[in-house]
Amino acid sequence: MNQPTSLPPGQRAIDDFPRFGLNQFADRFPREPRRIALTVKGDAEAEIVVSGEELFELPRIEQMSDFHCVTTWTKRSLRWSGVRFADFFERIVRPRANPAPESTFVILRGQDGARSSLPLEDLLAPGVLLADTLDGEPLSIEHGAPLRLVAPDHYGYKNVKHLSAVGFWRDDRNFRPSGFRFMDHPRARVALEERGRGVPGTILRFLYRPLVGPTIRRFRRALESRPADPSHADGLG
Ligand SMILES: Nc1nc2c(c(=O)[nH]1)N[C@H]1C(S)=C(S)[C@@H](COP(=O)(O)O)O[C@H]1N2
Ligand SMILES: [Mo]
Repeated sequence: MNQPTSLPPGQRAIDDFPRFGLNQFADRFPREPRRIALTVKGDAEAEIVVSGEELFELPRIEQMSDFHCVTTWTKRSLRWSGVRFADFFERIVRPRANPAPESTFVILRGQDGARSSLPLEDLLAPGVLLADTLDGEPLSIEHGAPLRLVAPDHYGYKNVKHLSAVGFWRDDRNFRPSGFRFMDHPRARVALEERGRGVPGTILRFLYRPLVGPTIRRFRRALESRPADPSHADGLG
């Protein structure tokens, strides 16, 4: 990285990259942390399931980006690799599932039940990846195994971990946000401080900041007391 540039409005850099999210997801873990199976559905011609093998026939991209949680912490310079969402859309989704042209409301879902949405246009930006590695290692359980969305211009809550389904819909009727409605901005662009809906980002900064420490501890404790999964007995987990 070059000289540190200034952070987006309201953000503060932290040294660690914590496991993080809404409290209700702290104790939920992916059932299949190693096998990628991405369901593609929506207002489309077909529903398909995309395997890791198929996904990684697409060009592999490596990218360094900062990660901004809506609660104001930023982890700088993470090195992700994966495939561009745009390539996935053009070369797998369009030919195989063929969503209707108006299906631009995209719902992303994780194996733990976490949900977010983004406009298709935002997902087609070149920096948006379906990532399977972080800093040269396969994604850990903490950070989204086996596959996560990386959308660096959007707050962390749009960067769904343990990605299991992507839906392309004409409208938002199938979408229920993971948290309260005010916490869910339809785009959540970091540069514009779009932290939430109906409440200014500058206010939410102060509401969210006190939650950072307790949430990090809650998520760490949950990971430490995660029940042993027999499928991990081979030591690969
Ligand atoms: N599946 C899933 N994705 C998720 C979350 C989650 O709890 N479950 N938390 C979100 C939030 S609020 C943030 S800040 C980032 C945290 O990513 P990390 O745990 O890799 O730091 O993941 C986002 N994606
Ligand atoms: Mo977050």
